[in-house]
Amino acid sequence: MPLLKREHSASHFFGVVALKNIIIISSIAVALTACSPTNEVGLADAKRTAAFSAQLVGASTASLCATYISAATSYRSKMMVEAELGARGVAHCSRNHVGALSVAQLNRNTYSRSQNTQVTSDRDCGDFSSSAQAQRFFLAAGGPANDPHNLDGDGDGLACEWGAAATRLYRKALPVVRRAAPRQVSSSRCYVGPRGGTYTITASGNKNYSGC
Ligand SMILES: [Ca+2]
Ligand SMILES: [Ca+2]
Repeated sequence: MPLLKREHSASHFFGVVALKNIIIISSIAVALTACSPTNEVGLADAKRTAAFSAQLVGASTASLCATYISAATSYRSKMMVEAELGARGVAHCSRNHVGALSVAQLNRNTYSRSQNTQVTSDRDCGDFSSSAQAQRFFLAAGGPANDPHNLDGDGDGLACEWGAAATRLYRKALPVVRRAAPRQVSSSRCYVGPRGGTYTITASGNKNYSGC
C-alpha cells in the first residue's frame, strides 16, 4: 500500500489518509533544514529534497495545504509545496495565497552558479507541462543555489516562467475589493418642530422626539 494517496471520496477514510499524509509530508518538510534560499545544498539534503519532491506529487491537495501553512515547515519546503500547488491550479490554502512566496522572490536575489555540475539527461523548460512543475523539479535538483539543468537563466531563483505564472496565481487569489454602499448616518443635531417640540433624525431618516 503506497504511503501517499490522492483524495478519497469516503470522508472518514479520507480524513485518516489525509492525516497520515500530513504527518509524513510534514516530517520530511521539517527535516529539510535549508531555511534560506541562499543556502548551499549538501548531498544528504539533496537526497531528502528529492524524496520530498517525489512525495508531493502523490500527496492530496489537503495535505499539501496543511504542510504549506504549517509554521514547522521550512522555507525551502514551502517553496516546493507552493510549486506543486501551483501545478494543480490551487490559488489559496485557507487564507494563504499560493504564489506569494515565489512572488516575493522576484527581483530579490541573483544566483550566479559558477560551479554548476553537468548532467547527462539535461531537462529544458519545454520538457515540463507547466512552469510550476519545472519549478518543483528545479528546487528538487538543487535550486536555487544550483541549477544543473539551466532552468533559471536569469538567476532569480524561479525556473522558466514560474515567476510570471506565480504572479498570475497570486493575483487570482486576491479578494475583489467592493465599494461599500454609502451609509446613512444618524444626526445628533436637534431640530425644533412647528409646535416647539425637539427631535433628531435617525439613520433611517425618521424623527426621534426623544433624541435631544
Ligand atoms: Ca537545460
Ligand atoms: Ca528565472
